[in-house]
Amino acid sequence: MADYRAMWAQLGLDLEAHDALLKVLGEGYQSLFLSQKNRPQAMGYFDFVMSEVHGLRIKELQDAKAAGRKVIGSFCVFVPEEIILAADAISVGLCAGAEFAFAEAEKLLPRNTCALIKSFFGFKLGRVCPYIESSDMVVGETTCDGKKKSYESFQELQPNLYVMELPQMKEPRDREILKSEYERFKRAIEKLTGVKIDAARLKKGIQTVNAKRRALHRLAALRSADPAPISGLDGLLINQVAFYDDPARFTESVNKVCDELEARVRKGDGVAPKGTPRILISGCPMAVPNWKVPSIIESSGAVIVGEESCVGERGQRNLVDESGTTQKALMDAIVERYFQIDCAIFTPNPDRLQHIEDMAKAYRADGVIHYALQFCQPYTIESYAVEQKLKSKGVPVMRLETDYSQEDIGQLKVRVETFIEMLRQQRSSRKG
Ligand code: BJ8
Repeated sequence: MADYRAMWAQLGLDLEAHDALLKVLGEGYQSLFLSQKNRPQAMGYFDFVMSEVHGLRIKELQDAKAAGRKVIGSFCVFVPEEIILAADAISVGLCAGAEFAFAEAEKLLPRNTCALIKSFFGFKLGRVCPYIESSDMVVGETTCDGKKKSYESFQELQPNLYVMELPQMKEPRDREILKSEYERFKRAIEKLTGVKIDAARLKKGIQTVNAKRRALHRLAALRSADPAPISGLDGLLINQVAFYDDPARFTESVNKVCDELEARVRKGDGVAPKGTPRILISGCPMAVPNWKVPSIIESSGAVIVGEESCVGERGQRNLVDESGTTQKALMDAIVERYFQIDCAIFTPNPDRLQHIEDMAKAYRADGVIHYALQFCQPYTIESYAVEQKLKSKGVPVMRLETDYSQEDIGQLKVRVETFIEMLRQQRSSRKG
């Protein structure tokens, strides 16, 4: 790896703390990802991206900034990348998947705040995230109460924070709120970049993001094969990298993985034997390097075949209609696509329940593990309805609540193993 220390210092990172973070990240990656058997060769690209996630990619961002482009960081899949790309700006997800400087974060936030929120405060306070330090604008949103209220104090740490208001229901008036907020966001991006977003630019942005989503849909569909052609850890990793990488390069790399997976499916080759219990994960997003629950599941004899999550299908489902010819028609099409996102912050939220059921069927899952971060009210509360719905359809389900610490791994593993054993027995009794 090249020496990026001067660049990190220039970004104001705490080099010592950052070294420690990279060390943990590298070791975790090595033991969880590189030790997997029969990985698709095309995953080599994603290994490279991860090895350079704070290096080469940040250098690319700095070079783009030097050439006059802007970087927009965001925390939620409601922030439309299409509008950002239309202004020739770069969209990056701000990861919040590790326990870092939580003691500092807890000086500003109650202890019983979800780990995802504490994590982005910790990364900022600990000065270890080159993405946030590269961002010319950071976009927050009024989704859950935790995020909505914590942005009030985050603004003091991150003065270029922009907060987008999001509706909480799916009535026609809520669509209007989303529409006016996307218009306001477009104006803010135009002001920041000095670029006027016309129909041609918007269409190009939409086409780029649609291509990325099509590649991810292709990947998701291939995971319905038994034996599974790719592990859940690698499937999740690809969905995580979607938030950082250059979109065109990412799309090409996902399609290469898919070409290889198609050949595997034709040959009946997989990462685990045919008949291995298949799990669908549903719930809170898992940002890099939050690989805890997937690694527990896959080291307990099951394979994950899909993620009903914002880092997964909820975040990437549906395309924007590209056919409009006016700026207004294209903006309406963007609103139409994003308004369908069924995050648990919406009430009521029947679409999500249906979506989980549909995914379990489409990916031939034997069971669903609902994953919620502790203190995340939207997803923990909604997990009851998810359980009821799935049980009524005969789909086994287990609800987990956890955080980013390592302390409960033993306990979680015992529960997951018991669940998987139950799925295995169900499978064999179906056969018999
Ligand atoms: S669209 S899921 S990315 S809001 S885990 S911070 S909900 S208390 S992340 Fe999300 Fe957008 Fe919804 Fe998706 Fe709050 Fe829960 Fe924490 Fe969460």
